[in-house]
Amino acid sequence: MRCVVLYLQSPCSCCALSCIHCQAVLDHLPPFVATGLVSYPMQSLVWKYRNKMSESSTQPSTLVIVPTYNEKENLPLLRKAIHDVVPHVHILVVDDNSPDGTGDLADEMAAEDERIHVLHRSGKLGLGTAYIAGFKFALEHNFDLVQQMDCDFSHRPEALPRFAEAIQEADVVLGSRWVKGGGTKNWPWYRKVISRGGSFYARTILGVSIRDLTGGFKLWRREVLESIDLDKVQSEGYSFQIEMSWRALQKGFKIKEIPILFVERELGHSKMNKKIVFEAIGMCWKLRLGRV
Ligand SMILES: Nc1nc2c(ncn2[C@@H]2O[C@H](COP(=O)(O)OP(=O)(O)OP(=O)(O)O)[C@@H](O)[C@H]2O)c(=O)[nH]1
Ligand SMILES: [Mg+2]
Repeated sequence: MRCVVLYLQSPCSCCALSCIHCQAVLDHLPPFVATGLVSYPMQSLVWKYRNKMSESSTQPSTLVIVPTYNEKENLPLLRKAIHDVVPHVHILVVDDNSPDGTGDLADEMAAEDERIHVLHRSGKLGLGTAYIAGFKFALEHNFDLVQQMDCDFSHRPEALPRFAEAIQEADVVLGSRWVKGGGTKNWPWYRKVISRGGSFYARTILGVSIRDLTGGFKLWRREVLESIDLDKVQSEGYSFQIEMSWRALQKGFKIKEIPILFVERELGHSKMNKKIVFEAIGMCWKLRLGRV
């Protein structure tokens, strides 16, 4: 995307473009003009520009968080598939120093496209903390909506517009395999049993009505994430999904489930393991008994 950068001079060198004089100027600029102060950090300047763009387009600004660990084959395909369907969204790749070079690839993609951002972490620190880092990034950069999405095409990009529609009458939208119209493709029977059984177990212990508590294809309103103390979230795998939904419900927010088809990955390798399942079993009790 091209833009013209216009620098404002004194007397506004200390207001960071927030005083009424600067706002009046900003409001009358065409949307392709970004503004900033000569000494203003380039990054903030760009965010000012993006916010202006999202206001003028009436579409809420959306950040899609994609955690990655060894997803070199999937990442470029997913990026394209997302932007083919919803070109206005920004994508944040949270990479845990993937040995296959996914992080470097993400950097190359970000250099070519300003809708792509990358967070690098030192090593495989887990899915939960990757999302927490992404949520904090989204809040710091004033995104209105935050989408969680795996990189392995289990979460289909073509479903994204249905999430955007559903969030109009909810605070969180959860892509669900276990409501009418939802399902899985190419999953062996034992994966279905673990997923359905896990959701049933969590639903019963927590006393909630959500059918797919372990699902990770979710859209959040920023207000929900702002209200949750993200530093207190402890879980990593499946239980991260359970814990976040639980915390949103505890705060009184509305979660709406929409049907999705969850497709088994074709490229790369699953990071699911027994530890993740056992963590979820224990975490449900901790949440129910208020131990977290
Ligand atoms: N940053 C980061 N990403 C991770 C980590 N573990 C998994 N991921 C990513 O999180 C997403 C989901 O991981 P998967 O391996 O597909 O795990 P899953 O979807 O629970 O399991 P499957 O159903 O077997 O695919 C993928 O995009 C992974 O690359 C991690 O420790 N750090
Ligand atoms: Mg997966």
